Amino acid sequence: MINTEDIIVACSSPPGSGAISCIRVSGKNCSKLFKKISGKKMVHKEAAICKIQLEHGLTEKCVLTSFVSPNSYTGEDVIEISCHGNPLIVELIISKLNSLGCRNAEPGEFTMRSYLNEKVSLVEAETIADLISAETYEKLKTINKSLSGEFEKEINKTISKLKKIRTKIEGEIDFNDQSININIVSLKSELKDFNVFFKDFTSKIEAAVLLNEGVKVVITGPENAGKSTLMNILAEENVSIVSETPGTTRDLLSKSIKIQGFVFDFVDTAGLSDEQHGEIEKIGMERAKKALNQANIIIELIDPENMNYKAQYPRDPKVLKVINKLDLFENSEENKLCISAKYNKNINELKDSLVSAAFKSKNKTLEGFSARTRHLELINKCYAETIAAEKLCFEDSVELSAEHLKSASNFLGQIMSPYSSDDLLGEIFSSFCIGK
Ligand SMILES: Nc1nc2c(ncn2[C@@H]2O[C@H](COP(=O)(O)OP(=O)(O)O)[C@@H](O)[C@H]2O)c(=O)[nH]1
Ligand SMILES: [Mg+2]
Repeated sequence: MINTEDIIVACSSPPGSGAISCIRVSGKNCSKLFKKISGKKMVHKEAAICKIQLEHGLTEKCVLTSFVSPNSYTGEDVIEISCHGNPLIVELIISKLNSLGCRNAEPGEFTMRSYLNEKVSLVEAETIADLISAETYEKLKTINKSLSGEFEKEINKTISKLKKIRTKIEGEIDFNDQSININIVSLKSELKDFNVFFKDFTSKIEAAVLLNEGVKVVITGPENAGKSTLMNILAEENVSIVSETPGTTRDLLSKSIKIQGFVFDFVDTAGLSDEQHGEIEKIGMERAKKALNQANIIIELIDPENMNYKAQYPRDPKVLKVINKLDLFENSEENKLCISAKYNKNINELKDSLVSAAFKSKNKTLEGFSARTRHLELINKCYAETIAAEKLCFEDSVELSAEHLKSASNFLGQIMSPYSSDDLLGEIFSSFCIGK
């Protein structure tokens, strides 16, 4: 059960030593607490300098900045305590606040309160978490757009489009109770247009999620093709052991690598082969299969000794077929990218192919906004419903079609306001850092 009655406290600056640390306090009516620690009156937007009495006979000179409800980050009274950036001092101040009745905040609890007090929307709250963890300027750019409401605007536009069609269908059903006399042809064509638009919208969101959460790329192929060598050259460091001995890579090795401002999470795997293997290799292959199942892009790397290599993949991700060891053969494969991982040949071309496989148009992606897997899952569910609605858009099944459109609207609506179960909110906010 979400508790919003307590006054919560946490260090909002990164852990460790620094010039200044900032401890944040939020709750209903903090003025008494403020008076107790500072001896002064809490005044909105005013900074008070005071000495706080701590354990071990210590005192700490702090700056207390006050934000009075509702004009604060959380919508409650908030006090920001700036102190010397020593973790022991931070600990003592938090312990003092605990002794005065404050509870330590859970991860993301300040932002959750902000959401519950309608200071930020759920999408905004999620975007704030993404902003904090963004590791490229490109990502910051799209996150900024989401923060200024671009993503929500697009969703709202889509919701209204869907609503228009729904209202038409439902209206027609209601008014034609006796003899159904709906202009099915026109409705079906409207639904079709919507689905064409929505498919495009879905791929826009897919790109936004990949940009925000990173593109999972799994390197697979026959043993000794040079998978680990490729991983190392992409990472510009020795992540994986390279050896002529087949079966060297047994476990999964992962590395997050920035390419042209996008984050790619590469996984080097044990090669998939039918030959007899020991227990460890078998486990490695199982793990490789699991990774392949979750990949956004698969690099299938072969070498001149395995030109006829064939593999089947569990889902239907994008597969980049790449031939390695270009130094050992004449480049005659027109449709395949040929590289040398060992001698750094055509690696930039491979990087270009990865970016275009993930994002199609780099510029278009960067003009867009950021989104999360949670949003994409709801959008995919919505799309399945609108497709079903189009298929059922015939005179004798138009009511079923309307039902599917209703579910579609529900799924889209949940992006902004999920059926506010504590569990879901807990799940979303627990990925935040403490103090946010
Ligand atoms: N000639 C040549 N050898 C390569 C190239 N890339 C990798 N190798 C060699 O191929 C062998 C197997 O490499 P490794 O990366 O361990 O392959 P993996 O089993 O697919 O991970 C090693 O001896 C590498 O040095 C390349 O571009 N040209
Ligand atoms: Mg290897």
